[in-house]
Amino acid sequence: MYKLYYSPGACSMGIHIALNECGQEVELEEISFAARQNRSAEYLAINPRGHVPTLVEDGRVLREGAAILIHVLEKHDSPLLPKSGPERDAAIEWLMFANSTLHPAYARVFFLKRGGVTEGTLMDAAATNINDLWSEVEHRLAEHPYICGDKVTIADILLTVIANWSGNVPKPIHLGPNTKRLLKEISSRPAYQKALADERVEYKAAA
Ligand SMILES: N[C@@H](CCC(=O)N[C@@H](CS)C(=O)NCC(=O)O)C(=O)O
Repeated sequence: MYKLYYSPGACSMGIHIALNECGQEVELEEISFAARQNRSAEYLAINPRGHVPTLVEDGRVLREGAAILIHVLEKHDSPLLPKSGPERDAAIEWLMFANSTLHPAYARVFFLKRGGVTEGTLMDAAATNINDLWSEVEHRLAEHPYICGDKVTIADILLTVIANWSGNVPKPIHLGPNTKRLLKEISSRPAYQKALADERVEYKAAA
């Protein structure tokens, strides 16, 4: 049995969707950032970084989103993470792009916003960085149906989760037509819709 510590619509939603895709039951424990529950002594004891996601599997604590996704998809033999060869390399590359490049680009904006910065060169540079990354995604999706090629992978799911944060950026974030096509398809998957309903999150980025 899995227990997922999550915040609605955050990167933890990628784990929630992956568990749904694998047909796994999950107990959800919401961590409110507004109430600073992620900084409570109780939560810091299981995740000293004060981040979601944290996944507890039969008493074992797993942290770091990409590591958790790889663990879950491998354990349940999911085609969202190809087994070997160039297909696996591409899936891991684009999973890391989403988790380690695109996610921190949004985190920079949210960090500035928390400090009251919504205008100025720092915010402009942070938003430009996000737009440049989505432009790279758009160019790839003009040539392939999915970010890794012909097959859907976990990277498409995490990109779709992160795209939905764009409305919280105080500058325009441009998602191209091919990107929106992907977001619409991926967010329509039953496993995705179930996670949105469970977390009470509306999907807005595909519009
Ligand atoms: N590298 C970490 C990043 C996790 C992360 O930054 N999560 C965000 C939510 S999307 C968070 O918990 N933010 C709370 C905070 O920074 O205070 C991972 O992949 O687990």
